[in-house]
Amino acid sequence: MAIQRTFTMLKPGALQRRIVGEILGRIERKGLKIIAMKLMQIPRDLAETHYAEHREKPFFGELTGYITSAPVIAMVLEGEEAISRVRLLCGATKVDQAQPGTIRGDYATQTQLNIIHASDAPESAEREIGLFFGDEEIIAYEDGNAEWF
Ligand code: 3AN
Repeated sequence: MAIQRTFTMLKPGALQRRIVGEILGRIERKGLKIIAMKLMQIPRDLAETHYAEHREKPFFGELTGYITSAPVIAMVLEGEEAISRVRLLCGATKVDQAQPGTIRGDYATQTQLNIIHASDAPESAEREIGLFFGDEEIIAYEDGNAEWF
């Protein structure tokens, strides 16, 4: 098992519905370490770069419109197998396939508004962390209580 970093973003609906704390609670309970975090309004060009792989999809305009419509919370999480563990916490992309007990399974009501983004592979994690955070914004601190996990 390897310690990984992953990029995670709580989409506008998480703030508007006041469920940020509940989502962060799930992330923390799973032992993920928050090493960077900010509230930000995403500029359109950043949204389009972030979701570049979906540029040709019919939902691209609405997707980038949604994540630029109100602030998001962007973060970098660190932990063992962080990329797959956070994806597991998030649940499936499609609202009808997201299992109860997952963040999307419990909170998402529409696929397009599915509450949370998390990197799906080491390459995308590195790319997305670099898009959203400068090196000086990422704080690699020791957590003395790590043995609790
Ligand atoms: P994930 O976010 O689970 O990695 P992707 O990368 O396939 O999923 O999709 C990125 C985002 O695009 C999703 N979080 C969702 O908001 C939106 N999306 C994906 N598939 C659809 C779809 N079929 N209809 C509408 N929106 C979609």
